[in-house]
Amino acid sequence: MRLFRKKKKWVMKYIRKRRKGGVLHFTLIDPDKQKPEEAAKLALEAEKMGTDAIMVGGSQAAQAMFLNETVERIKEACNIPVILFPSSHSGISQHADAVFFMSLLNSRSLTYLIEEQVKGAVMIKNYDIEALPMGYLIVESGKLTSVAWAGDVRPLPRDKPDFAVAYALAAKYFGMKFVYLEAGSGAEMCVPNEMVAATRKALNGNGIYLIVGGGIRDAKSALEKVKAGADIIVTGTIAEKDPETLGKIIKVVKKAKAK
Ligand code: 1GP
Repeated sequence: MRLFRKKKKWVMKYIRKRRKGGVLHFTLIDPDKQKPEEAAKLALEAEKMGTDAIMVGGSQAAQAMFLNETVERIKEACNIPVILFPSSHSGISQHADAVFFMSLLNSRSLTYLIEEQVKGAVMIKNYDIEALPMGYLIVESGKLTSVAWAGDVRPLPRDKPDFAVAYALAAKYFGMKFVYLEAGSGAEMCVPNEMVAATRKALNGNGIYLIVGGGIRDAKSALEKVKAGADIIVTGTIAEKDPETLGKIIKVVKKAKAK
């Protein structure tokens, strides 16, 4: 039984519609970092501040029961979509509205390129969750991040935006609808503006959404990514640590005009 699902397959339409009105902000919640009730409180607070969706996931595979309960509590508390951001097939919950069906394109491991996706695909079909196809790219960001280590990644060099462009084009030709430039949660440095701009330019006009996240800790950095051409800004750590700054980040993102 699917709980709390208002209607089927509505998330892509919701994103398209909202994006027409401006740049979007998604709040990432790691189900390993707090109890489900606390996760729901964070999500509700972010929704009240204007975030457009809640992503649930983390680099360490959450135990299925804890993940399910977290998603259920958030669904009870919020009206915005809950989108899974899984690091493996065990990051899939039947209670979510959608899942980023993502391949870690610059991983050296078959596990994160295709094997986990093969396992997850059957679950997604059986649970009838909306799949949002995404090319996931890790960018070098100072010290080694959890996602780079766990995903066996060869991070994109910060001074080589052309590499990001090439991967983003590959994602496009695979038919993916999202490209995520990721510095990693808690990254020392966020994705360089030049890389965001070059990737945006390469994807322009193709209905592919450019997501940027990792290490965004203030409104100024968020605005820089928006100006460089991000469609969706993701913040995670700041939601747990500093709700006031989260509010400022959401405000600055939501004020940006649609391109
Ligand atoms: C991680 O990009 C997200 O996948 C969020 O990163 O926790 O640094 O905001 P932060």
